[in-house]
Amino acid sequence: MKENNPKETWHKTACVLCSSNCGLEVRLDGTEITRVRGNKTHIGSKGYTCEKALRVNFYQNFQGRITTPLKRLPDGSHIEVDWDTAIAEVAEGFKKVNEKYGDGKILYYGGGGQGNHLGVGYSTATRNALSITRRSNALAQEKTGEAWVEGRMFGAHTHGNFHEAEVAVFLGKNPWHSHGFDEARRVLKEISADPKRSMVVIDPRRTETADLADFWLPVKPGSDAFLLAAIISIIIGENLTAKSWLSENTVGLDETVKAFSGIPIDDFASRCGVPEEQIRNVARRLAAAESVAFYEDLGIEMAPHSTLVSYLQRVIWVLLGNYGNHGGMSVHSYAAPLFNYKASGSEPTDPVTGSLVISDFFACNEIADGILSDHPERSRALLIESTNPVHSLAESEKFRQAMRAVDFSVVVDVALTETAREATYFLPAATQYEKVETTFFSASFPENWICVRPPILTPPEGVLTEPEIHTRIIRELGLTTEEDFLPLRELAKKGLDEFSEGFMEFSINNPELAALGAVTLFETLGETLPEGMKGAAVLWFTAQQTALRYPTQVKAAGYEGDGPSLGNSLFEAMISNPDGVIFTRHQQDQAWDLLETVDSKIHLAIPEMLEEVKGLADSPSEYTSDEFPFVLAAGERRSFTANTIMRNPEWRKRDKEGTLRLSLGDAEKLGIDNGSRVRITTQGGSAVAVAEINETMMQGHISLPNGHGLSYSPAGGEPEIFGVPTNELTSTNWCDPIAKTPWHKHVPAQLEVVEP
Ligand SMILES: Nc1nc2c(c(=O)[nH]1)N[C@H]1C(S)=C(S)[C@@H](COP(=O)(O)OP(=O)(O)OC[C@H]3O[C@@H](n4cnc5c(=O)[nH]c(N)nc54)[C@H](O)[C@@H]3O)O[C@H]1N2
Ligand SMILES: Nc1nc2c(c(=O)[nH]1)N[C@H]1C(S)=C(S)[C@@H](COP(=O)(O)OP(=O)(O)OC[C@H]3O[C@@H](n4cnc5c(=O)[nH]c(N)nc54)[C@H](O)[C@@H]3O)O[C@H]1N2
Ligand code: SF4
Ligand SMILES: [Mo]
Repeated sequence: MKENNPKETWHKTACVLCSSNCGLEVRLDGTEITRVRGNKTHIGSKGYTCEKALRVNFYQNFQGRITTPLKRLPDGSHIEVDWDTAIAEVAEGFKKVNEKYGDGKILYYGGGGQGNHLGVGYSTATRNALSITRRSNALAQEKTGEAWVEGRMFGAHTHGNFHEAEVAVFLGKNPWHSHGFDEARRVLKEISADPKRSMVVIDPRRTETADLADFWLPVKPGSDAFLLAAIISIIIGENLTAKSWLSENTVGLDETVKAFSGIPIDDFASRCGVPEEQIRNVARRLAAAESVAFYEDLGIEMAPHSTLVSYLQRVIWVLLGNYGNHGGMSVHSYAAPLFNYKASGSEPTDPVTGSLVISDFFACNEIADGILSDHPERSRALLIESTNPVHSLAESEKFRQAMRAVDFSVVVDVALTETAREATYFLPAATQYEKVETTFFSASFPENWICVRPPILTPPEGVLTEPEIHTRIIRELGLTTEEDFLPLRELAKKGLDEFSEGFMEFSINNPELAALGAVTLFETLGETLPEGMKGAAVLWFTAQQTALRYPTQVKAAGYEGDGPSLGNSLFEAMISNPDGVIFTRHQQDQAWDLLETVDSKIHLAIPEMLEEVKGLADSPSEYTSDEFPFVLAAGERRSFTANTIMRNPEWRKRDKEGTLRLSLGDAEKLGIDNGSRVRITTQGGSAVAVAEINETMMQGHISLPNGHGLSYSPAGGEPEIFGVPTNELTSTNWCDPIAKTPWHKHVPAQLEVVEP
């Protein structure tokens, strides 16, 4: 019968290729994902997908998948090792590092990618068990400058309501391709078509988003600080600020206003390449709007003055009274925080490099330098999970050297990546379609959602999920015994209410086991969850914390009970709705309760930033030279890029080579044609790419896509490299002075024709 044919069953899951995690329905034939469509009943995406989702089978099924742990021998070759031996040697390897150098010299990197955040919860147990205090991940090469600013101004993360804003501003952000909020392309088209709403795009390239914009400000690469400072100065000079709102809701207004008083607007306009009149028009449009939502992204976070620009854009919308208003900016609720803002303002420093540890993250750009130094406090071992830093961090070769310089390293990944190849141990993980998964990316306000996806496939023999891997490491370390868990297991069988009562008592009586919380939950509550859902056990704690943090808003979202029973009803809903659930429903004016500053006001003045504003007039706005006359944006998001999640280059329907885009004017000057092979040389290295003359590029600006240059062997055998790995061209020392985030969008470069 038709409905019994497994090939015709639609399974609910999500796309794992970007942070939007659109809901999908897929059909399977064996382990092949044969058909994909948007899930119309998904809470966030409502049926929306982009072209990439249709290709997720390339993530699930790729050549050369390894299904047994690998150990690297001193000569660089690998041998297969059974799981029992691997887990025993991994536990022993880390223990030895602690014994030899003292606790705290192991660094944990990664934890989750675009579609998977459950593993990081379980890694907490391993980190606690091995006294691992150092950690970092990819957020610390893009968002820590922003986090430094937001910690000081709001004590929390803000997000815009692009679905309803009167004016949407995209600053170094191309949501047409990179998304970042639900149903991005639909929303962009809607704003564009509505005469009452406007879109502002600040980008040197006339992007697909810029084409839909009412105002496109073609800023010269790297000069956004001049443009935004000019906008602020105009807002102040033309008396456009929200005066009474500001005096009621902010502190630090006077010194902020003063710092912008002497800005030479005409000079700044010419330095950023945007006519003053156009800047004034945008300032006035923003001021006239009922609501403005801003989105900054890599175009400014990976470019000169990065942290300052993150600050300046926030000064603009705060001066206009744009916090907490319907359609504007707001702090949002979270099920689990991606940043720990409590540390902001009193950040510790990296004992080796002296740099700030923002939001608990060591600056990724400096991990390799630290390891390769002779500092006695340097990290001696690495635990790397669900990330590919040899490929994704600046100066790939340096990170490769660092991996060889540590005493011990472990990589947990689904594929034998550039990073995994360098590790002492590679532990193969189940894919995101073979285990329960979720992410904590959703940042919407006043309603926020989470989607927990059950597995749609069974993992092949020989791979384990992250919860299993961490549980086995903990067992191996001898920190738990079967008997420890028996009472809680019994309670879990009785029901969630009995379990939650017992868990509180258990945690008080067994503090050392409470520190391994996720594993304890996996071993007890996990056993009673529906098939395939054991890994969701850690979310019970997430749900309890969420209910504790926002009891009123969790109830307003439809959950019943008080205290732990409210958390239990949220947990049950989370794990039984593959369409996702709303977990908090705020009232608009409760945006103010979400501020985490001491006085619940917005702190407008950041002294270090105001100092930098004062010095802006004397600081350079160009970084090119005769030797390196071009600005290379090393890592553009395009139609077929998805970080390094897809290893088979055949997943790309277009742009398989990952062309180097340049303007017609530059191409003519250098005698470059479409399809010419050109050599790109930077301070960091050199690479050859295929040229594409692209009318959206500004003269002097060239771009390469991100995520290309992976090694892959289409037919098994020796792997080949497809496209340019951009981080063979970048440098770790070319970065923001505060957050140390790399300036990948602004790499001075030289071009020459290899083959016209
Ligand atoms: N298709 C696709 N989507 C993705 C990803 C992917 O790999 N592929 N990755 C995801 C991830 S991890 C992230 S962090 C986001 C990133 O998303 P985005 O930041 O939107 O992506 P980018 O294309 O790297 O950079 C955005 C824009 O910055 C512009 N830009 C370059 N230099 C400057 C400058 O000096 N000033 C200004 N104002 N703009 C400049 C570029 O022209 C580009 O249009 O995308 C996510 N979504
Ligand atoms: N030059 C340059 N460099 C960049 C950028 C740029 O624009 N230019 N962009 C940067 C940005 S914004 C980011 S976010 C980073 C991203 O770079 P990374 O942090 O390295 O993340 P991904 O490329 O997404 O790699 C995800 C890894 O997770 C693995 N994986 C997938 N599913 C699972 C799973 O279920 N379990 C486990 N254990 N592993 C899994 C994949 O095989 C892959 O190796 O790249 C950065 N690097
Ligand atoms: S790549 Fe992003 S926007 Fe596109 S379908 Fe996947 S999650 Fe949605
Ligand atoms: Mo990112």
